[in-house]
Amino acid sequence: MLIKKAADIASSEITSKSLYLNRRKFLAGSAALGAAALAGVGVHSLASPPLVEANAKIDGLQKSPFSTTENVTPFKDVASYNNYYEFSTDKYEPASLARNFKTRPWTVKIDGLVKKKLELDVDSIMKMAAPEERIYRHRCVEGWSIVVPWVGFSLSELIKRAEPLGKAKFVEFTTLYDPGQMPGQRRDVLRWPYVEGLRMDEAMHPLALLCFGMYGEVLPNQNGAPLRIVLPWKYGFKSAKAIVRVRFVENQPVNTWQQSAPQEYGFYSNVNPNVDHPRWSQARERRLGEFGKRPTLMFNGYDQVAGLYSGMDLRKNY
Ligand SMILES: Nc1nc2c(c(=O)[nH]1)N[C@H]1C(S)=C(S)[C@@H](COP(=O)(O)O)O[C@H]1N2
Ligand SMILES: [Mo]
Repeated sequence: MLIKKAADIASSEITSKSLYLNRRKFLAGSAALGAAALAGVGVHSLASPPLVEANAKIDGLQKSPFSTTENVTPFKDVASYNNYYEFSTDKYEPASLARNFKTRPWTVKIDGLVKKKLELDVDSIMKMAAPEERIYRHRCVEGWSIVVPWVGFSLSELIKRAEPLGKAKFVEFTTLYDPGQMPGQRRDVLRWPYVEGLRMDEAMHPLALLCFGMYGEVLPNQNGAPLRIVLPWKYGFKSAKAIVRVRFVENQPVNTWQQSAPQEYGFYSNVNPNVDHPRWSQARERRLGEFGKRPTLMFNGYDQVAGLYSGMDLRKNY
């Protein structure tokens, strides 16, 4: 039943994002005006503080050949419309609920089938390689998409340091478990902590990004600070946020959404317009801020990953 609940929230979100955003702005504006008129004070003093605050700049960004030239989605949309169930199943709430989330000190444990088990401070991870700006398309399984200039470098840079053993066939990522800070974890909407996984060759693919920033700045908390992964050819839920553990394993991990609703969410979850979600089509998508829908591309347009799946039936391995 809990599964159904989470999924229903998802399907109700497919339409009219931009309309909703505009309506919210309008309502906020008229409420403030009304209250201001009553109280006889300026509108500005009544407005709530901005949910999206400026973050520290990240210097020395290299451009990436993987970047798309499509229009970038405005920062305010990407930072205020989030799937982050540890905070809330509502998409507008993580921005405010995550505002005081503590991202320092932050340690990432790297263990399992590796030659070198590591416990690394996030600030030292960020210095492992030159930061790049990668403008990626992002496709949520719920039917919306965005274009984001992420900051980070290839996940392979981190993986190499741990020297995985030959037996390591998969990588598992675990999000922080801290119900004191993450109110969504006080509810059973998913099994906590959030876990995601990749096959080793997927994780080593140069497109797989270890991400700590966006729009030239440190990642906002609601977008997965201090460290997340971004996998542009897969549905959004594979890109786990607030990672505290990277574990190398022999067998395919059970990722959280697969555990929650296996007939709806598979392990691979490559963007695939030819395989419908059991309750809705995946053939089209709505870019946040746009009105019409556009066709969804196989692998979200990242054809360079196709070789990873040659010989696999992607209907079975959805
Ligand atoms: N830990 C964690 N990671 C998560 C999620 C989540 O609920 N918890 N949601 C996923 C989903 S469904 C999407 S679409 C993306 C959204 O990332 P964004 O908020 O940066 O757009 O985060 C993914 N990573
Ligand atoms: Mo998503």
